[in-house]
Amino acid sequence: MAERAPEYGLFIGGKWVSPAGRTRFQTINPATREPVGSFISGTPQDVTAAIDAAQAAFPKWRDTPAPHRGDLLLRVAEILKRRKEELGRIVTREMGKVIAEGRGDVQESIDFVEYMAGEGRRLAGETVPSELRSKFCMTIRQPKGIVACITPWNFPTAIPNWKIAAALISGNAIVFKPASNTAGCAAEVVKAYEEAGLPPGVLNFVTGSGGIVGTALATEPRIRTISFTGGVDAGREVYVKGAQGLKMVHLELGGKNPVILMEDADLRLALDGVLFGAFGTSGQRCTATSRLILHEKIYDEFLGMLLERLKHFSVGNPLDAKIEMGPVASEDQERKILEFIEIGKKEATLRIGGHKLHGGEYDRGFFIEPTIFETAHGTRISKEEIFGPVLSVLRVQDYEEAVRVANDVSYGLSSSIYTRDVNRAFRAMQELEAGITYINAPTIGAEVQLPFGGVKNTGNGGREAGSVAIEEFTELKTVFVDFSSKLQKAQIDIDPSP
Ligand code: UN1
Repeated sequence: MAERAPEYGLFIGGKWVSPAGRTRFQTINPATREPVGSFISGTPQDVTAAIDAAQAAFPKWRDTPAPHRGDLLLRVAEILKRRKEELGRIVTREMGKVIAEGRGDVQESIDFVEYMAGEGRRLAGETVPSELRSKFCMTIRQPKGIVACITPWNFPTAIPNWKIAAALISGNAIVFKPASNTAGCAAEVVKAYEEAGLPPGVLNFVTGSGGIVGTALATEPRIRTISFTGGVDAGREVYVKGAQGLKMVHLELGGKNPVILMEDADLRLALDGVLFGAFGTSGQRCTATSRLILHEKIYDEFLGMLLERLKHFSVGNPLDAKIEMGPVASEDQERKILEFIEIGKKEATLRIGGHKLHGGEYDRGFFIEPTIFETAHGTRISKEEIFGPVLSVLRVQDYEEAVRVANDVSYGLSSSIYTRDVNRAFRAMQELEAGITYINAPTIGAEVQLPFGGVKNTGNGGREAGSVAIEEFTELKTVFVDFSSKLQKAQIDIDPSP
């Protein structure tokens, strides 16, 4: 039965505004092409209105004690818990990940919002000794002001919540622009903050294109920080535009994440891990396993196991709990992935998959077979981010070569090694060039209480999640308190040594 496709407005100054006659766009279910929601194509004027509202709301929110800001986040978490099943289904309907992962997306939101609520009682600065007597030195954290959160479609509730909850606990006001093809999930996230009683104007929501809404945010002087997760090209554009205004631009971009399987690995364990890492979320995670680096001694055996298992891998309607992989998220995604598969067919050996799925329900949506290529290191499919269910398998002779191959890409988000050799595991923790390393687990599934981010072209040095999430959204103020009642001169008045 077709579910209804609601019309959403923009959320500005605590009100859903939906003036008549505005251009609208629709989101669709990538499994069926049924409409999911209808949204306003935002304009620069909408962005200005959202920033005006944020500016008006900011001082009061900044001055609200952080533990009380935390109370609000706890209410948001309760609402998300109550609505978990409903929201999980919206995630699956609008983005296409299987329903267990749709629920997981919402659970990751809940986990993070709860975690950040506790941060309201920390927001820690530091105290350090002074070189002078009767003088106190410390840092305190203050909000940046008005921040922009620009989010992708692959974690359509979790990533918005990572950014919004961290920005709010830090005392900022927000303008939030979601990816257009999952605007419905984003709108439902906003509704949870509205229902929790967030004061009007503290969180504003403007849908629309990156070219128009994203550019307006990146060039508006009142936005001091932009938190962006998405592709490298769009990230670079936001970074360059933001740089003109000397904004802080926090980027979480792509990955080309390897799993290394050494000759002593537990192959059964690794099989489940590689399947989940490569084909979970149809490979559309920044953390997805897109390269499998196999030691030559177990190469044939493990590849055989993988191919055998994939013969029985179920692809289909992601709302069906038995299905292992859903569609890819959009027609555009489908086209890009199929283009990469064609490149792969020319430069590597296709071992399984490699096609769009046809027939029956497949014809209505964007379904691609789980695909495996055997390839030499250095091909495009082994080095470029595909963001789809495509795994490149590479053969190496030893640990050293495995790490060399793993590191020889422009990205560095997640990485993994399966081995029972503790020395080698510890070496890999140090030697893999990535923000995240897993031992005996696949490259996906980071937990919210730890920092998330990467090196090289995956970002520009920042981290989300964990307690460090607040660094992106706070300024450090350094405070000196001199209680000596006389002028003391640092670097000049030097106390005699004891
Ligand atoms: C992403 O793909 O951008 O670690 C985020 C994971 C998830 C988050 C992925 N917890 O796979």
